Amino acid sequence: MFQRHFHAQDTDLIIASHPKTGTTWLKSLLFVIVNRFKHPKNGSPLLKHHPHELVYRLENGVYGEAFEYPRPQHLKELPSPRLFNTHLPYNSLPESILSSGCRVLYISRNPLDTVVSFYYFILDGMRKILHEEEFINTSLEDFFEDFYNGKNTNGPFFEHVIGYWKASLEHPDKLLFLKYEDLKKDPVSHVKKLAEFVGVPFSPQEESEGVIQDIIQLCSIKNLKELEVNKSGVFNKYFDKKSYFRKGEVGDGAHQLAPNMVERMNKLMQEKLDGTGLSFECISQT
Ligand code: PAP
Repeated sequence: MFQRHFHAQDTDLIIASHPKTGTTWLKSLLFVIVNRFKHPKNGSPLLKHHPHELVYRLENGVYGEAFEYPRPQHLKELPSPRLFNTHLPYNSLPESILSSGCRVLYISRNPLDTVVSFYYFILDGMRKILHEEEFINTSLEDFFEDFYNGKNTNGPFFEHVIGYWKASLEHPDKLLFLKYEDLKKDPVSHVKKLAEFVGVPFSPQEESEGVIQDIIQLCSIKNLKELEVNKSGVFNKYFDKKSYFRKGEVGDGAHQLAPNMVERMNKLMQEKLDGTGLSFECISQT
């Protein structure tokens, strides 16, 4: 439905990602950056709404059954710029996203942290979706094997990342490629880059008034996790709002996975990314 019926507008901003690579964080930052002139400093809608209620998921949300609003017929009414997200791989995106002037912001993350984050999220969701007798307590090892072998929602991880990476090299004005780890390491320059990319750069006055730091603080996992709106309730009928905020660290995956799993994934990563010019820090357990 999304592929066939979605009509991108030139002003749309679309976050794309493989699941569990920082979507919720990027949604928060993008929403606040784009809407910063509409709301008083302490009145951001992010304080009252989960980030997924402010930036709509296209395939499972708008075109799925999960949310009441917006449905596909409401899309034309949304204020510009419309903010959306998708987990579809690049080569599965609707044609109008590629041909229109809309911009795409892709966030990636190292595979070790991604697979561990995904595992806990899915396990939690499945426990709620399935009846007790149907629920199989999949081990991290089994989940890892599937992920490693590319048996994964939204397609194999590396192909997902590489698809968007290559597109960002070919169309740098259309597609901004970000890494979770870079955002962690240097949020200020990345928030500036984000604002420039979407056409609302920070003025020297805003910079001197600390607007960038305020946005980073507002969107930090520490802050979002403590907000009442993010502590209870569910999305997509089953997923706890709070399950979108777990640890938010770099390197958790390497600590949770067995050494041979880390080694295999790092080796696969080197093979898959070889010659692409893309790399993720090879995180080891030491
Ligand atoms: P989604 O694809 O289902 O939307 P997504 O937001 O991409 O999930 O990923 C969730 C991860 O981002 C979690 O990582 P973890 O399991 O390793 O902890 C979550 O904690 C992390 N996360 C959520 N919000 C933030 C934030 N504001 N800053 C940093 N990390 C965050």
